[in-house]
Amino acid sequence: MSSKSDFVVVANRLPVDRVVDADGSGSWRRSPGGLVTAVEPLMRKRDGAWIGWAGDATPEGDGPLPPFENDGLSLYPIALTENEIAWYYEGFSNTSLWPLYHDAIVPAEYHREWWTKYVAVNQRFADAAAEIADTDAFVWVHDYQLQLVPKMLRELRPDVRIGYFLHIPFPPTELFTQIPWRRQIVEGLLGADLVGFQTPGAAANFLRLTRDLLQLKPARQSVEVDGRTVRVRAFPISIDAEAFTDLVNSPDVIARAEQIRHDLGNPRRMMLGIDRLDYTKGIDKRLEAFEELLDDGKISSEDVVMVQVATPSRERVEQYRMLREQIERTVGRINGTYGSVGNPAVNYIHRSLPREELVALYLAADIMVVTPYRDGMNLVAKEYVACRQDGTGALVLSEFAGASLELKQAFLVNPYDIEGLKAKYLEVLNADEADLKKRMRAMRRYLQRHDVMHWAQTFVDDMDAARERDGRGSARP
Ligand code: GDG
Repeated sequence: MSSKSDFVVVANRLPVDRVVDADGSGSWRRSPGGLVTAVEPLMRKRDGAWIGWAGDATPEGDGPLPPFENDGLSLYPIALTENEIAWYYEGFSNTSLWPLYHDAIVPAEYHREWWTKYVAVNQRFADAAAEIADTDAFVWVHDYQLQLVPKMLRELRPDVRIGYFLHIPFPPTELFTQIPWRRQIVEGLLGADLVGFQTPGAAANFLRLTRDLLQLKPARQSVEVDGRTVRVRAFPISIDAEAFTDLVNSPDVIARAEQIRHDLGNPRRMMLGIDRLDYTKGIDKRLEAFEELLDDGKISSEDVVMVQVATPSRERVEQYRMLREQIERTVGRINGTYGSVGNPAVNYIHRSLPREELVALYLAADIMVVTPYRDGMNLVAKEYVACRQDGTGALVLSEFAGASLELKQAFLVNPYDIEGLKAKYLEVLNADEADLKKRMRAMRRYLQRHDVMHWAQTFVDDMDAARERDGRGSARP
C-alpha cells in the first residue's frame, strides 16, 4: 500500500463494515452504497485512499487503527470512542445538524460538549487527510459530519486541492443562524476550493450566508475569501442506473417480484415505500393518507395494498425510537381495522433487506411513494425509475426532495397537505396507462444521462477546470 495518495476521499464512514466471523475473528465486508459506486472508478484510476470511521467503538486510550487494503482500495480507519460516537455522531451530527438542516422538523438540540467532540473528531479526520495526501492531491470531503475538515486541512496542507460535497439540504439563513457555532461552520466549509450541494437552492442559501454572517460579497456561483475563489454549485447526486438494470434482468429477481405480488393476494395496485426509518421521510403522512382513503371508502384493502420497508436507523437516538413507536402504532391501527388473516392492508418490514429483494419490490410495485418533508436528493425515487424497464409504474414524489427538480414527470406532492396527498393517490390509482408510460420514459431518459458516474465526473471536472484557470495544469489522471 503506497504511503501517499493523489485522490483522497474523506467521509464519516468507510465503505466497509466490520463483521465478526463465527470463530470470533474479524473481517471486512463491502457496504453497498452510492458513494462508493460513484468514486470507486476514480479511486482505482488515481491511486485513491478513503478515510472514514469503521462503525464500531474503539476503547479509550487505544492508538490509531492501522490502514488496510480491501478489494484493491486503500482504507484508513478513524478510531472513535463510545463517547465520541455519542457526542460527535449521535449528538452534534444527528441531533443538532441533521434536524436543523431538514427544516427543524424536530427541534435541534445544542450542547457544548457535543460541539467540542465534533471539533476534535473533525480535526482527527483532517490530520489523517493531511498525512495521506500527496503533494497537490485532490481531497474530497463528504457530508455534514465533516464540515470543519476543509479549513482544518487547508491550514495543514495549503498545497492540496479540496472539494466538499453536502449530501443533505442546506437550510436558509433564518434556520442556520440558530447554531451557536455558525461562523465556525461556514468558515470550515470555505476552506474548500469547491463546495457542492444537491440543489441550486442549497448553494444559494450557503452563498447568502457568507454575506449575512461573514460580510463577504458572493457572486452567483462563487465567493472570494482571503484572496481565494471558492466555487459554490449544485451537483445533484444519482445512482448507478446500469447496476439496477442488471439486477432487474436477473431471472431470480423477476421470479421474486412475481412471488411478492402473489403473496400479497395479487392486488390491483401495490403501493411501495422504502426509507431509512427517519422522521424526515414523511412515512407517517404517507400512511395517514392511505388510512383516510380506506376510512372514506375511496379504496379497499383487497384492491390496493401498501408495502412499507423502514430500514432501522440511528436507533440510539431518542427521536428515532419515538418515531418507530408512532409508525408501528399507525400500521397496527390500519391493519387492525382493514386487514384480514393473511392479508394485511399495510405490509410493514423493519429490517435491512438485501439489494436483490429491494429491486424485486421496485419491480413488483405499481406506485412508489416518496414523501419526505425535506430530503437532499432521495435515491430511492431514482432507483425505482431505473428499475421500471418496461416503462410502467408511477412515482409519487415530494416536492421537498431534491430529486423533484430532476424527475419532473413524477406526480409531485406536498406531504404536509394530506388532502392533496389523498387526491394524488387517487389520481395515480386511476391514471391512464399511456400517460404513466410517457412520464416514466421521460424520467428514465433523464437518468440514463445523469447517473452517479456522471455526478462524480462533473465534480472532478469542475475542480480541474478551476485548476486550469489558476494555471496549475490539469489534475486528470
Ligand atoms: C442521504 C440523503 C441523499 C434503504 N433501505 C435499504 C437499502 N436502502 C438504500 C436505498 C438507497 C439508500 O439506502 C437511501 O438513500 P436515500 O437517498 O433515499 O436517503 P438517505 O439514506 O437519507 O441518504 C439523501 C443521499 O444521502 C445521497 O446523497 O439522496 O437525500 O438524506 O440507495 O436503496 N439498501 C439495502 N437494504 C435496505 O433495506 N440494501
